[in-house]
Amino acid sequence: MSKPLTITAALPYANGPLHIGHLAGAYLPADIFARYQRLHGRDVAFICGSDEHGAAITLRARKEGISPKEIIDTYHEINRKAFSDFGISFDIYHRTSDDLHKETAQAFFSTLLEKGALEVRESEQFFDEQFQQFLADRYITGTCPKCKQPGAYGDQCEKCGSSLNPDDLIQPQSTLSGGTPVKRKTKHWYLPMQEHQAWLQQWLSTGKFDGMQAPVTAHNPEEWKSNVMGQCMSWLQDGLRPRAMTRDLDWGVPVPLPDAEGKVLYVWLDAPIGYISATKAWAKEHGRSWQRHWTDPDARLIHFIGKDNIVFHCLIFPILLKSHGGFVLPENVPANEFLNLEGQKISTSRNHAVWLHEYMQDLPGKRDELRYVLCSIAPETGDSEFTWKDFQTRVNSELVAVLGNLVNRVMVLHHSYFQGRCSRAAGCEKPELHKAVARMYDEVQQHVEAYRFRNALQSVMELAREGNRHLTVCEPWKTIKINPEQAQADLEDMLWMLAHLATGLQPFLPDTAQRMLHMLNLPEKLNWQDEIGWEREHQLNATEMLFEKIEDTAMDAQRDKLTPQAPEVQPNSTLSPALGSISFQDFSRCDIRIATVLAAEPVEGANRLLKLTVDTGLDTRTVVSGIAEHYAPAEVVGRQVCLLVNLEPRTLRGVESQGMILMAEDASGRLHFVSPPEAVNNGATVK
Ligand code: B3M
Ligand code: ZN
Repeated sequence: MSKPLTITAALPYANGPLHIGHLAGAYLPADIFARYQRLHGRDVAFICGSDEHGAAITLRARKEGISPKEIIDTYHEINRKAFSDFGISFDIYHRTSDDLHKETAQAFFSTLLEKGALEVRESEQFFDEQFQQFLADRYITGTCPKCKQPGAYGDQCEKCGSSLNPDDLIQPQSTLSGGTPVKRKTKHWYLPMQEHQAWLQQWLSTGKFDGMQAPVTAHNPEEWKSNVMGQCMSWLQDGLRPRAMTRDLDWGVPVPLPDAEGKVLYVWLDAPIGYISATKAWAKEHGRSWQRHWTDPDARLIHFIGKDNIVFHCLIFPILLKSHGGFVLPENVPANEFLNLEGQKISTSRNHAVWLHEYMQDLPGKRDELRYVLCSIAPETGDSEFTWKDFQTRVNSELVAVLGNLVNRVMVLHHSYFQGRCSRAAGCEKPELHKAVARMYDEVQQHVEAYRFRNALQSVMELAREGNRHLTVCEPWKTIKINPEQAQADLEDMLWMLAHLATGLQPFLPDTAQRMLHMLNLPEKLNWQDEIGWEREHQLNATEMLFEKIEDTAMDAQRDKLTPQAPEVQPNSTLSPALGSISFQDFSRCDIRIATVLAAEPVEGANRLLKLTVDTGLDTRTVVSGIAEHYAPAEVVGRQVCLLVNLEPRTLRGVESQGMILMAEDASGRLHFVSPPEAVNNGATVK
């Protein structure tokens, strides 16, 4: 039996739906790789599931006013279904809220303790007095010490990608109350990462390290992508620091110790262990061995992830696996960069995204089209960009005009001249076609094994191009009149080639490949480089259209979804009548400017008021605003607003307010910010 191969794809947080950036970053390449390996008969376990712990979940639940359990149950199901609709062929889609995971993660933690791999330490940490909660990770925000942008989280700045500790933040602020946190003593278990610096350095750069022990075997660092290696080296260069592996939270895997009430495992400790528990669940379900995939010296482990997860998979998880002992280390972590959309970053909060479940509804039956385009533009070596224009062009001029056209011409001609009945057993008499087919297998193999899926897909498409050229040269529509046997032989050579083309397409476009094999009346699945076998008189099935042209209207509709639509205005019978007219001069005395909210906190004893610190471009000042019932402090920070700057100062609840923020009040009495649609310099006048 071949080596056990464990392919993992990052466990998505069950806090929202999936978009094309997720697919292009991790899941599509992982799926292509898994399908390709299965075609070689390799012993694959393709592992994924929902990451259901951490602040991503609890903060989302808080925002929606429902329990974390409701959040994870909803999104686990949505994402599981979306992956399956998209043809991502996980062997299991598990969840970290499962008991098996809790046991596995707790046992892992206990072993780390027994082996002395963690250090317990008491320290002062940020605490929100109003909410009586310690603030780690996403519970605390502030200005990033590296790039100086506001809104960085306690664990990471999303603007510049730096990894942070809450203590690094400038002007830290609680996400819960918006207030300034205090410091309180608490106890946590730390991973002394600095002690692992030397072997990690050696392992990453040479593939092995001093004292390396079975089941760990060497990997080849030259096979690692340079974007991944680069990030790892820059971390090591900065010097590793101890990192807390526990949190004071009530959502997560409880720390399995008597004196650790109210403490859970850090989500980045529990989530990667989720790969192991998912493998256990899969093994149990299928009567397989999970150990074979994790503790056998032959076991190969490959993590597919996006670039924001590199440190966790290349440094932290390997430290954990090695400290625990008995596990293999990853052979490779082929992380992708980010996919942008129509000239901008994909943004969940601004709804600038193509959501997978919506795509499936809007463009039904077109999953291979999306797989094709996302694979063709995958951000393998740098960030890349998806546009609907490019999607349309690739579908129409590549899938329709090259692949679909070739299959259609060969099938239709054979049916119309020979009723789809083959005159001889499968085979091909033309050396140049044999060569083209062999080249395709060869190139795809080289590219896929080096994680270059874009190139691999192009090599398959090159065979289709070659087929079209060949057909134009043979011209069976002419030879049929003078030498029908020749025309038949030519077309049947092409049928043989189509079978190989379908074989090569299977990892990339599984539906299309299957439909081609069905038209050829072959088994649903062919293994890599299988002989194509059919006998004389083999009967082809009816021709089906593989792809249809995508019209502009469909693309316009997709683009429209991205541009923020003006919300439907409710008919409002309670509108107040227009006021009497004023002169332009009267109006021009109102000095209204664009300003950015830098900080926000509640005003003590006033539940409708927020105290805001704003940058007006002219100065930084305090404004008290009656919006606390409509906006949480964290929702306000970073926003641009219209501010009447020359309103005479007023004191509200002991705080002097220097100006007034303009708000729109809807029929239900809800207040909405009046903000410029894109960033404008602070101090810009509104007139
Ligand atoms: N849930 C982060 C993410 O979705 C995290 C991955 C866990 S993989 C073990 O980006
Ligand atoms: Zn930053």
